Amino acid sequence: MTQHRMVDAKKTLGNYGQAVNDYLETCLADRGIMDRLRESMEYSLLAGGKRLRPALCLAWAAHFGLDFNVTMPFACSIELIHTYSLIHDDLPAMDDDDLRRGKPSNHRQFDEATAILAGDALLTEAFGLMLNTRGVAAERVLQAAAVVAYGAGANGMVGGQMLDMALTGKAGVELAELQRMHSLKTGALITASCLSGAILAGATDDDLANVIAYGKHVGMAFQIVDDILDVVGDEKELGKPVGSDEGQGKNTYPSLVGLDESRDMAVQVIAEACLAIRGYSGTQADFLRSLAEYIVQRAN
Ligand code: GRG
Repeated sequence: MTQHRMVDAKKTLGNYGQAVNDYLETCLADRGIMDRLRESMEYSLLAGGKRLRPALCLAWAAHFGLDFNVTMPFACSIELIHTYSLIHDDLPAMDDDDLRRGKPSNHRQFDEATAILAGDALLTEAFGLMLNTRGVAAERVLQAAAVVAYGAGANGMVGGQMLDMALTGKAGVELAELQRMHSLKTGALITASCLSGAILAGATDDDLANVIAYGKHVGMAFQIVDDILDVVGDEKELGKPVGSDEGQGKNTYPSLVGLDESRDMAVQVIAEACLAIRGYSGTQADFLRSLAEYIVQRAN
């Protein structure tokens, strides 16, 4: 059996995050965006965050041979989409959160209308960034952008958010319903991050199927762990205030199956993610496996 090398996923993710931050710091500058709108967009875009989604896109693209610098704008565009979703999620009409990543949420720092528009602008600019990708065949760029649109849209993250609202406060929610909601709300954009990177790099259909399986399982484990961390309150590594996502009537993995069973599920799901990519070797594959393991370790 092939022995895979474990790498320090936290450190490597940090390195990816630094490169992503460097790009994000400049991507809205000198574009003639009016000051208050740009400030509101950058306030949330540059407020920290693990940069997991761009890191996944970059790592999968690099695994299949695409130059890091070529992928960077596309990978960062996914972080613009993630940031818009967080801004809108915090709005009074949604979760009505005053804090995000330990700072006032966007609408508290600016105002509600500005926060809505900053989110709208981030989402729209993201597709501009994607479609301006250079050094990759246009057909691949279009296919990758379509994958991200699907993952972020009505059949992906937005649909998941809608389902989440429908399930909140509902009694007798089944595990399968919770899983479906999270596979859309959280999993779809994570899977799209992996898949779009692989598509940009020209991966084969067989490889894409493995990448999808990896992304789906990582997305699911990520959400289970997020739910566990909300319960145990150990958010130190995430820089998130303790209990920040506690919601009234929210159905979570621990509330449905208990803490121990949730931990077991996360371990099992990550094993599936690693199984999907067992045939891959090299620096990026080692990182992607270690990253999957790291996601679960945070829960313990
Ligand atoms: C409003 C359209 C719309 C969608 C909102 C992503 C989302 C859907 C809401 C955010 C709330 C939440 C807790 C979602 C679960 C997914 C999740 C754990 C998001 C946070 O992602 P991280 O941990 O965040 O990658 P950082 O801060 O590291 O960027």
